[in-house]
Amino acid sequence: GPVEDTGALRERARDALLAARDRTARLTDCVEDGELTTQVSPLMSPLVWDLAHIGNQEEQWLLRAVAGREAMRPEIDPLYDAFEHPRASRPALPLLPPAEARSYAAEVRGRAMDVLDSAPLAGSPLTDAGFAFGMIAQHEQQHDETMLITHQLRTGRPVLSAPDPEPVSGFTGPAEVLVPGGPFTMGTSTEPWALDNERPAHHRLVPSFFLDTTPVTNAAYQVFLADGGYDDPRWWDPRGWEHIRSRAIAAPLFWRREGGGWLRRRFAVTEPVPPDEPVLHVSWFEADAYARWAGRRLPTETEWEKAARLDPATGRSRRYPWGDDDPAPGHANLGQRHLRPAPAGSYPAGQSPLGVRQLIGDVWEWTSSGFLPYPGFTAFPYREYSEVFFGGDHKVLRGGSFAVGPVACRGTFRNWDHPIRRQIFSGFRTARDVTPADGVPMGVG
Ligand code: AVJ
Ligand code: FE
Repeated sequence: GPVEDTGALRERARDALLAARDRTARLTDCVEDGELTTQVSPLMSPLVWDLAHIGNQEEQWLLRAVAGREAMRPEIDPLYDAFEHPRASRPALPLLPPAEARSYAAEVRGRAMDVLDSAPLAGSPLTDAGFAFGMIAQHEQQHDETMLITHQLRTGRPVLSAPDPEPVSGFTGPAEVLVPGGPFTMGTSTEPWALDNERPAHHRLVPSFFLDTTPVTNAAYQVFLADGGYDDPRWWDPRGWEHIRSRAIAAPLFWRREGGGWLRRRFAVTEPVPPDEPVLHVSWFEADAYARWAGRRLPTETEWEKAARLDPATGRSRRYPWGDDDPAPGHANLGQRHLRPAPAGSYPAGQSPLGVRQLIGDVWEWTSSGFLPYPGFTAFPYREYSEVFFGGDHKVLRGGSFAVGPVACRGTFRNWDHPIRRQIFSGFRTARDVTPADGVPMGVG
């Protein structure tokens, strides 16, 4: 009945908030206070900024917007407004020192848990199905991923560890899968914690296309490197070519040549580049160039979502490639359970009905699409989450990485970044159009 449903919803929200805070603690308790306040790259905030910003967003939405409370420390709001202060400028701000940032976030959390016990879970878009609580759990997980990127950029003593994913003994499935043409429902109007840019559900007609069964591996990417891919403007978008030449970019970020091979730094440890792992830390320009060199292209965002969600047996769009169940460890590499992507071909239980693997987890996948609103988009609950980024120079990434919390990952989830960015956990897979030589239907089915 409704009472039980409400209890289950509160428990779900509580678990999501607790899981995010556990992860935040793991990312911030492992370094000295001095490191929390330093900036490792102008691309990133000092970790202590993320920590207090997490608390400040939670205060604004759960304590003030949902529960109508007064601001606890109104004077700090502007410090943690991401739009008022770009990342590069944040170390110079009078930020809360580590102990104060921790106690502020903990104090907010204590009060938010009280609010959760009795907050209405219906009656307004912010409270329906506990949306605000789900949004804040996702927000914290997104900043946990951001903090993990900061960890990846730092050097010095290794401070993070996690078991490696299971090895895969030579994935032997087909290299690509035909996704038959036809209509498909993109986005969602029913997923309770979907963010504004995932809404509303709408129909799209998608012609047949082929999609890689797995993300592109380091081994495949190294063939592109060895073939002089970074020295040949034919493969590059002109802006990408200008960028890599002016910055002397000649391999994925964190890679370094040694002898005949490649090493890479991964969370302060240097190791040989693992051949069967999905390539990581490439920009959209690099992904686009590789695809062109391979005689292929990046999938559009619509193609990606169709491959990830369409159940060909029913024509219905589902929440995940494997169905509607929440992600379990056998489905996908999510949540910083491992500190690397799993080998290509992993997670057979998470594959789509057509056999496409690792669409969820492992590496964010660049698509060819710019970040735009769906027809009928309404900014909610604040314009600065999505709307201010539409139509600019942002490319869409899909599927989440090993660093994405399960609560912030689903077939409809959209991420975006500038096409030069590669400190993020970004990889890709390629696609191609159907040709007459394929001997399969080419239309929309
Ligand atoms: C959706 C990952 C691009 O980190 O800039 C965090 C998420 N928005 N706080 C970002 C976000 C507000 C956002 N991305
Ligand atoms: Fe934020």
